[in-house]
Amino acid sequence: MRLSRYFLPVLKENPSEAQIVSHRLMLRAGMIKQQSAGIYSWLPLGFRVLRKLENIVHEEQIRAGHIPMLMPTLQSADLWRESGRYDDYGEEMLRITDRHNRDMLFGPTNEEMITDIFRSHVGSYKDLPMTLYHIQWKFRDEIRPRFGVMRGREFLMKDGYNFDLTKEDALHAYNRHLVSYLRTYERMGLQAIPMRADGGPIGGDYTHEFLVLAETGESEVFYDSAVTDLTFGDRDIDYDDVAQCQSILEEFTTKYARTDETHDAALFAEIPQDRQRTARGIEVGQIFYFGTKYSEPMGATVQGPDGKPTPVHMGSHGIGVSRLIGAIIEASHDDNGIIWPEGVTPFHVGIVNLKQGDTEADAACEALYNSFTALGLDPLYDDRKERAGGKFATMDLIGLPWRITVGPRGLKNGVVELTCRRTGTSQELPPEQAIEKVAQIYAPHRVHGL
Ligand code: P5A
Repeated sequence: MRLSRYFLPVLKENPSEAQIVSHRLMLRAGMIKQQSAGIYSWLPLGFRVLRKLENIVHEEQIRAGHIPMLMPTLQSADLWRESGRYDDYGEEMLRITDRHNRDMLFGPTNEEMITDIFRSHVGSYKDLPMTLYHIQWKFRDEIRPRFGVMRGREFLMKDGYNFDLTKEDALHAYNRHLVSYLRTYERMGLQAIPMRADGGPIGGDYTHEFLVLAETGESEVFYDSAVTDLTFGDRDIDYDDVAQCQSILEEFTTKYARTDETHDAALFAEIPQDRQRTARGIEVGQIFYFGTKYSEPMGATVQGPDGKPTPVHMGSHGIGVSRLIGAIIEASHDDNGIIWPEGVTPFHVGIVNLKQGDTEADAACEALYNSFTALGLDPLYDDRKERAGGKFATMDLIGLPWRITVGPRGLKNGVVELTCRRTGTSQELPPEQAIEKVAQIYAPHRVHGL
């Protein structure tokens, strides 16, 4: 993308409405625009990051054997009356009446709808196990939407639902989700710690939230500092291997880590004192096992091996895709702006032309641009006739992990400058070597499509 042809409405001033750094930087970097309380337009730069996150989520879900689909945002109230949640859900549900006076709602989650789909089409235990998921906009009429996309009213969620014949199978589905989520968050450059939590309006008493530690987080958390030493890394996972998934769950959930809803002061006190931590965290996902809570009242049964109708065991599993962007920025920024982890950056590399209009500098930038594009990488080329200082400030603000600076002086010596956003260190290299280096850095971060 050439910046002269792009739409990147960066703000020079700090927007006064933003209380936390991620919200401020998303507004300043021209990623989002508020349309009304808790409802945002995703401007091109923000949209690119959102798509990157969606792609990682899809890739990891499909790797775990889960099946993508898409359900609508609007739902019929009747389905929710069947489960009993229409009245229970309260003020957070946006209720709508259509022209025929039918009660509708903007979905805050999809347990009822997926259960309806399942009961309509699946009749035998032989079709199990099955996990279906989608990535779709949700609406929750939060009483206090705040912190930008962090607590929105309209927000993007990945929500998946498993259907299993037995509790044991459903617990394997739970473990599979936990493992795939650990991988997903790490690919996004985040450490998200699974913590024992509360089922809330989704239900079930077996549930973990995934929390990214951050001072601005809305949840109070208590944990053994040893959990922060755990990393998932590049493990070979067989998602059908029950013992392997179980042992990873145990590895990541045995040490004490709980949100305030389930905090147990006596258990916490058993952790060696120098490892006891109280902190704040951003909830970027939650997994639930709730058994037959929906399948029973809604009649989602399969014919079991004994020929008898058996209600299926279910769980649901959510990732806050739009919230994650705020969480990533909270975890990765400095005074000059965002620092995107390589896995989620909106563009792989920025190209800054120090002397736009200079024949050689222009040609060198074009050549770099074409080489990156040919390699399947997305460069953002600042080809505007601006001062170098302004170009650097924009690049720092929008946070591309790597920048190549091209100027007549370097070109005389056959070099360009490659700068790392995170460390600020620069290297002078011939252009081909700079390209090679950037290509190598991104090799492990390619998303391979669905
Ligand atoms: C699991 C999937 C559920 O809704 N039903 C389907 C279950 N879980 S949840 O914990 O309530 O939500 C899943 C994740 O969505 C994000 N989230 C939000 N993001 C932005 N703004 C909000 N108002 C909001 N509410 C929930 C969180 O990341 C949460 O973990």
